[in-house]
Amino acid sequence: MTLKKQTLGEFIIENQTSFKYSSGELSSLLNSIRLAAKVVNHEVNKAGLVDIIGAVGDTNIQGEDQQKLDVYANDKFIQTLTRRNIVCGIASEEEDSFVAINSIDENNQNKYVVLIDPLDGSSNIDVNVSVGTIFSIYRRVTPTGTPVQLKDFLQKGSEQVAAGYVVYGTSTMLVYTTGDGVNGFTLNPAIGTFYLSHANMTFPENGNIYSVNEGNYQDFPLGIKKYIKYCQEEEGERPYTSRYIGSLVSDFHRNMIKGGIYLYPKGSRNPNGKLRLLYECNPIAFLAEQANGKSSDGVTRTMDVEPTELHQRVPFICGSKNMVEKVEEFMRKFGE
Ligand code: P6P
Repeated sequence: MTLKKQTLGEFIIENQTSFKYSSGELSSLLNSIRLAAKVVNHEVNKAGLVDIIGAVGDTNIQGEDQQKLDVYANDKFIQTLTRRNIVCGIASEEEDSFVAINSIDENNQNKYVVLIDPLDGSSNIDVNVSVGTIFSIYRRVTPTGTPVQLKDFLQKGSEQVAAGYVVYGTSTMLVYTTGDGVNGFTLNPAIGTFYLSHANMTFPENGNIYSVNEGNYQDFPLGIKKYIKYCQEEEGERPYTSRYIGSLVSDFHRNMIKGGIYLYPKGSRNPNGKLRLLYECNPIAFLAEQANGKSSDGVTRTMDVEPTELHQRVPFICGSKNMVEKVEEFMRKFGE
């Protein structure tokens, strides 16, 4: 007899008491992310069939063409979080500034802010490669009942109370942490329920997969160039494999399961790297550390970086602990 797998809803309730602020609000917040993930999943899965693929003709603050699914996912996550009246503010890759929720309602006792990349890797949509949603959750630092402020969003990654991603791949998974390990849930699309499929996900300390866009090689700091050559020219058999999907969530998810490292270093074209600190790097770094992995810019721990602006970018090295430490060793030895 196969044991009935626990649903995401059951897991959230069962583990709510282990969350130090357990007042049910975070559980409700996670449930609203679960709902939005199912709605977005439905559209992502049929994108090829209806006129939802392709750019809408606008560009976001990053100057990137907004794909229709980007906009759809952004709207759905914001709608769901707003309708449930759980958070006091939302920041998104697709929004120039943060979105204040019920900021004039002095009865608004909502304590959380959410930062999201609603559809990361969206350039892959038209070629049917997996994409993902990334979310990061903080408690507000300004008084409840007052309008949310930018400082509620510009918190160090170490202050996150929860973080996770949805990967819309060969199957759709929701992976998250509230600071007590990382757990993965797989969607059964037939009944629209997420089931615990990857309990207590942990990075292998070593790995043999490195994920980097080697087209930028000439742009990289010498320490990164030396590390890539180390991966390629290690004495004896070639122990490393290069795997780069162009979708952070997918590369990270594979590396967390199999062991590996993801690198998006700085370069002349990306002097601060490409990935955004608040809604890409910090949530992924939180998951990495909770899964016994590591994350830095090659020198400074990602979750120690003091944010200065909503869409700031940082160099990002994340994955199996020993692999990240090897990159940091090369950065110390050969320069940043
Ligand atoms: P490049 C997608 O736009 C993204 O933010 C990550 O998901 C992905 O790993 C990276 O950028 C790809 O960037 O410059 O290699 O195409």
